[in-house]
Amino acid sequence: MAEIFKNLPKVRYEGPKSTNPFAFKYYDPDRIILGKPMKEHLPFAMAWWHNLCATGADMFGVGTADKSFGAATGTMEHARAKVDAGFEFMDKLGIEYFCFHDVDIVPEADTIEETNKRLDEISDYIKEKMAATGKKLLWGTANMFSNPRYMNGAGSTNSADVYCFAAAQIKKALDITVKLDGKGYVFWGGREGYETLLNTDMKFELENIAMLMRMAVDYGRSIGFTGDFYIEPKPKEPMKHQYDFDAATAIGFLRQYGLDKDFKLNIEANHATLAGHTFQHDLRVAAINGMLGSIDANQGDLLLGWDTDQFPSNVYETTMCMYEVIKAGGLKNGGLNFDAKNRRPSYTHEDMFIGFILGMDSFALGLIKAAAIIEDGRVDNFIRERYSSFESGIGAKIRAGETNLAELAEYAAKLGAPAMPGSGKQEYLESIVNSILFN
Ligand code: XUL
Ligand code: CO
Repeated sequence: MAEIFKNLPKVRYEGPKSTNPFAFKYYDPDRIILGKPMKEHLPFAMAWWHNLCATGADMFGVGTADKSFGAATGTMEHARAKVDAGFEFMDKLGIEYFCFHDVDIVPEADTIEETNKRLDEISDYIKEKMAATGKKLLWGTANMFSNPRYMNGAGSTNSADVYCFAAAQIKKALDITVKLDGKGYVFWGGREGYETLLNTDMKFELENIAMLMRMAVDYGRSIGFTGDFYIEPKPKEPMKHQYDFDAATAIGFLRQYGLDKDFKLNIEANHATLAGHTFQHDLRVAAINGMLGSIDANQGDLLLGWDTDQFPSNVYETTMCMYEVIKAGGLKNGGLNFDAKNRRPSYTHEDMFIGFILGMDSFALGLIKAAAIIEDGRVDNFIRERYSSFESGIGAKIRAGETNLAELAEYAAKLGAPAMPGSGKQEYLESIVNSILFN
């Protein structure tokens, strides 16, 4: 098979002093961090849509990047060329996983039957390549937001017929996910939301979304899918108000409709910041609820109000992300999927490589620094000490649920006034993090 990324080498670790743009400065896959190799802490995935499909087209202009890979776009020949390009790319970067929407891997046809035939053909080809290379499917999903039929949502649509189309797409996407031994299946509810309550029955829509997810779980389990289902929260864009606003909202929804045993969350950095949270906040909310499933690794621009899907470069952010991941015991079925794209003027094949090198190095450095913060112990010790008044006496009784308001009120009355609660020492803790990051 002809090489597609001709002048681009296999990317290797050369260390922080390297000036080679096509080398890793920090990602050293076999380096042991906290007892396991970096590559196990960091199961990186390539997002088919950004890397192999997106050309940089935006609302104001056409694409700048050529992603034809030697074939006429919109054809099955192109679909196969993208598979070739994707597997060569993953091999050269040392990426083990990939993710896709159904219509990322084939051009959608006029009928479900024809689209499904195309999906069968291309998934056969992907399966062959997986067997030959050992690459794995992190998660699959159905695109239920681009086609005009989904203008009012998929699960939340007002049209029962459109709802059935969504069901057909999910069914087929699950078939392929299982065929390719995918570890997860994602629901990102891009159009599951509303623009105005003047035309919307919110309760009705939420119930229908939950019903569709329930049917997906039942079908998935019936065909042998043992992985995790994920909701990927996002507060807005394209809709004004999206139901899966953030981690806390999605968890409440999953529990309300009894889906919490089968679902976890896929937390995306740029979605958390759009919801007015830090990335770390949404990771923590997911983790403390036992629902940290997978991560869409990217970063936004806080000066912009939309999802810029940039490659992660902010090491503070990747450090705090990996701190959460380590504390949560790692990602089990999940991974770090680069839901990230090059900036429109970075349109070359070289830029595709450099984007991933930046992202992988930023996460590798984040992992090294998060492990150092944990091994240093001062932050964790400070937090433990901060709550130490609950370790004995009345505090311990509160934690054990062995007291009541009357007893606490009596205790308080005897005290007169409590002592000041102790300094939060934010600046001290931030200086510790800086000294670990920049030593
Ligand atoms: C959109 C987004 C999606 C999901 C998959 O903001 O993040 O690409 O990750 O549908
Ligand atoms: Co995403």
